[in-house]
Amino acid sequence: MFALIRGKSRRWLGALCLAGALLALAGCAAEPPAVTVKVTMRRYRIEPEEIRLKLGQRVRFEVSSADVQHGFDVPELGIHEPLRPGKPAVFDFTPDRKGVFEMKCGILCGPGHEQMKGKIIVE
Ligand SMILES: [Cu+2]
Repeated sequence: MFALIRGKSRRWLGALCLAGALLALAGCAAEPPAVTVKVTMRRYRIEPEEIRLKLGQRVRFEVSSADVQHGFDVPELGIHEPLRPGKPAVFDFTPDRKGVFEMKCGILCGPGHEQMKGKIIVE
């Protein structure tokens, strides 16, 4: 059947198939991840202090501040998300390597700022 369609129309059909495939892919990517990780930052802690993730599993982070401006930083994983009270940072993340990675506050928020630390364990 495909052989009957020649030249230009065949190319168009090819382009249409390709566009369809790309749309299907985009549709999959837009689906929210199955796992949501909720994190609360407050003076002077990160809750929870320890987060366990699975290698290759996309998760959605919802990081909020309970008081002042903080920054959710995991430098080794390239995460730098500023947050304000009432304005959480929501982003998807897929861990691509195993290990223990330090998370900390990235915005000076007071005298206990340096104590705001935790770890993300990817296994
Ligand atoms: Cu801070």
